[in-house]
Amino acid sequence: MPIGRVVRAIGGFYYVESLEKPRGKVSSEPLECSIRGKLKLGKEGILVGDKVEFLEVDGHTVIVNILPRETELKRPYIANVDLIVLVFAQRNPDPNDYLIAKFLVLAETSRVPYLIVFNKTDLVDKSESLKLMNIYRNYGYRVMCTSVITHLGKHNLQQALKDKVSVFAGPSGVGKSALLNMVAPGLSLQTGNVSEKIGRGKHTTREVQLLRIKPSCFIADTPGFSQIALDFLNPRELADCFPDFEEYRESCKFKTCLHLSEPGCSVKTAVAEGQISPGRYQSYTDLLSELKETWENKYH
Ligand SMILES: Nc1nc2c(ncn2[C@@H]2O[C@H](COP(=O)(O)OP(=O)(O)O)[C@@H](O)[C@H]2O)c(=O)[nH]1
Ligand SMILES: [Mg+2]
Ligand SMILES: [Zn+2]
Repeated sequence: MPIGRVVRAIGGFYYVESLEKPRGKVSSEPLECSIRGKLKLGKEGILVGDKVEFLEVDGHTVIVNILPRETELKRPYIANVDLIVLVFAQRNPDPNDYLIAKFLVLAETSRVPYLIVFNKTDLVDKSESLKLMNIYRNYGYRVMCTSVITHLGKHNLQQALKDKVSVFAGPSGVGKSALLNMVAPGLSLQTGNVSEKIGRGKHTTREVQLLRIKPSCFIADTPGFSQIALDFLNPRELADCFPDFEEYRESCKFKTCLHLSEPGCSVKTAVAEGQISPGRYQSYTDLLSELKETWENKYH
């Protein structure tokens, strides 16, 4: 039975891109499918990103089976995402360590592999972009620098996306849509503020959708997030989402250490001795107080 990937879901219809050979060409239009009445759906139903088996019945295409889901990303709600590409700008908007930390924590909790892309590299000196890249590399993240103007990093980004289902996330205006247009020129996504404000263009709808840019390469563009909520995260789990704290937090005196002012805290010692960056520690404590507040409002 043929297998396809759901790229869009609207009003009871599912738009499915066939994953069958011949895979040389990407079909211009996905198949419009309904669900076979007998098919039992779980609580989540069918998600964009799901792999499904489909059949032609009386001139309609119907989904007859959903293949087991490998991953489930919550925001945006997409199944089987292989990679999250977190995009930030080197300038305009300027990088904000706290906001970056928040996106990184969100990606970390999703259990989907992710990488950081610092875009708009053309707007800064080489030394400045190298500095930013190295800071985040030293924290333990995978980092790339790109520019839509000079095409810096285009090949590396294309390689990273190859044969994967990827989601582009990050603040507004950092160049997510522009980067997608760079790696897949056929897309012609709207860039600039227009798409966010008016949102009536072809690919500017707010609902989740996967764009197929190669036979086995799918990408979801997301509108910029002006705020991201981490309210599902227990404050106690926050430090686990900082890979640069990992080698120290195991040796704190107390298992429940929040690395604030507890005695025998190895994370604080590492900050004092310069092994953990004070800026990162600041992002951690800022995020922690924000989380504690929402957590207490929610559960007490
Ligand atoms: N100088 C420069 N401008 C860029 C670059 N990438 C995007 N932009 C501009 O930044 C603005 C926002 O880009 P857009 O792709 O809409 O951002 P999004 O909100 O993250 O999708 C647009 O005016 C783009 O032309 C880049 O690499 N360099
Ligand atoms: Mg955009
Ligand atoms: Zn500690």
